[in-house]
Amino acid sequence: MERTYIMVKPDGVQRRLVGEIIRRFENRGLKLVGLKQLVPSRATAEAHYAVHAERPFFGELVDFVTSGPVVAMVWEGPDAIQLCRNMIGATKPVNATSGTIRGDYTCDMMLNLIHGSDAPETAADEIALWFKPEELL
Ligand code: 3AN
Repeated sequence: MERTYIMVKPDGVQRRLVGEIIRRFENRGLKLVGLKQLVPSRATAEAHYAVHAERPFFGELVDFVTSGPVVAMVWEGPDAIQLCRNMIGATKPVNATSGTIRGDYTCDMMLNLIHGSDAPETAADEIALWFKPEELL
């Protein structure tokens, strides 16, 4: 069993896609173990995207993810990290195939609806950043 950090970004909340996104993960058979809505602080967003700190789009990315409510979640299941990445679709819009969340609902590199952890180490770090242990059921 694996746990992964999934976040519906402000564009996904504004576009009323939270239910659709949760439905996809539930239908797939994953288990929801943590869920909350919040407006991220700049410090949390910067820590979350620290790996991109030197990239030219970092400031815009932090501005975007702190611009409104996000829905932070932890999902559990076999190979949940890669399974969720497959369901989310590629970062580059042209590579996000139909049937994936991004492939079905966005063609924008920044406004791409959803984040999913990319490896076991980052999943552990992100879950610890966004959730207290007692918030995971
Ligand atoms: P993913 O979210 O697919 O794991 P990452 O971790 O490479 O992608 O990038 C994090 C976020 O940074 C992306 N979701 C996207 O919003 C933004 N991003 C990544 N690369 C670019 C880029 N070249 N231009 C603008 N935004 C980008």
